[in-house]
Amino acid sequence: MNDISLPAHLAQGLIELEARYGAKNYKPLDVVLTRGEGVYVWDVAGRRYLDCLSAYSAVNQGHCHPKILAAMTQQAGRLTLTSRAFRNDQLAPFYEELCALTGSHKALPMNSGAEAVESALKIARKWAYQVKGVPADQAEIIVCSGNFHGRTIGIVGFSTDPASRDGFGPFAPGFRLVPFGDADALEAAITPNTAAFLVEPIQGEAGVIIPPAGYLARARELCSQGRVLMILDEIQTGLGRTGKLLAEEHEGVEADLTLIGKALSGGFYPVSAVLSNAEAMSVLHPGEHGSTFGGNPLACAVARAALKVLVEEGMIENAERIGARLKAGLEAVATPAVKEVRGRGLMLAVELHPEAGGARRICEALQERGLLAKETHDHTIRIAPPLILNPDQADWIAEQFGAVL
Ligand code: IF1
Repeated sequence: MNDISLPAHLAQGLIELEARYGAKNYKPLDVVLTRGEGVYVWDVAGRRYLDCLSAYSAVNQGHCHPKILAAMTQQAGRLTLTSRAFRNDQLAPFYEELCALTGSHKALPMNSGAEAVESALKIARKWAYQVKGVPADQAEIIVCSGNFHGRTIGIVGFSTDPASRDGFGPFAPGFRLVPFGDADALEAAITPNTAAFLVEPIQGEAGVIIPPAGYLARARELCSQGRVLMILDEIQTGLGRTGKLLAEEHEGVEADLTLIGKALSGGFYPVSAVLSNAEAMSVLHPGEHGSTFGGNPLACAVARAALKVLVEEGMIENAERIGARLKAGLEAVATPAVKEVRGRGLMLAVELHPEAGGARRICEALQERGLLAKETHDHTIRIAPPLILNPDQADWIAEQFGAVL
């Protein structure tokens, strides 16, 4: 057997092992990856692909960024986890650098995005009772239809996606749904018991849905007027993905609580955080919230390096510049099968007309041409390559789309 056929068998063998032992909560493309570097990943047969998903925007800095790797290996050899019962020499510098970069007063370090969301919901409720004066257990949090904020029972309880929520009830009360992008509906939903409004600046999983211009600014006003905490979930849109450090900058608003995750570690480690610009964080007292791994020295060292390279290597500006080039390139190759090319920075999506045969088929054809992309729902292909993408690579992506459309 030549060495090419061995990897192909290897791939099939690994796929079968996954099927035999693994929970079937995903339906991945049948590509078995073994190496990543920058915008590229390689499968076990040695084929190279340009990664247009970036692990759902957790690898904004590119795969295996050498400086983040160096920070991780160095810290991993020194001290990985102390628990928060003791202090460590990475947490304070992480706080300082993160708050300086994002203009935040305080930060709460967690691990997954969902944990940051749940932490923010707990802070908002406690703030409502202790600061706003909402009667006990009456706090309401407004969320948007089409939201995606994670997979915990608390979070899927206010999801409008049947696949995310069906069969997982009963759910926590105290959440009110409004249509995404509708400021009048938000105004009507605010009551004296409203603690917070949780929203993604751009809805990612819903298919890269950008709200009408001025929506977030109006929501900010309504939240300020109604003494409602504005919580922006920037776990996917944040850290350069939309061409700004935080997507809120496009609208010139500042949230009371901002959630980040994913690329906060450059894909090396689960690191998330709740950032607070208001007195909200002060409602948490010792023993009232926590996490075994939250704020551990390894996570902090990795996150410090991930933020450093994101800023110092101009990735945010690059996302804005190359994102515009890629969006124009995709629009230039759009056939009648394409309903819309949309997005900001390198958070892009191509929505097909339903009769175009579905997005998965296009993703499979793109895979054959060395481009990895993922559909979201049936007719939309999200395009989110690492923020280090160069002009030639952007043109190449558009070329492949043109060829398969
Ligand atoms: C999956 C997509 C889904 C997020 C926003 C919080 C979280 C996410 C805006 C939770 C996570 C991931 C989860 C992953 C697929 C991906 C995703 F939108 F990015 F495409 F599912 F909708 N807020 N998004 O996007 O962060 O707990 O996962 O660290 O669950 O399949 P997490």
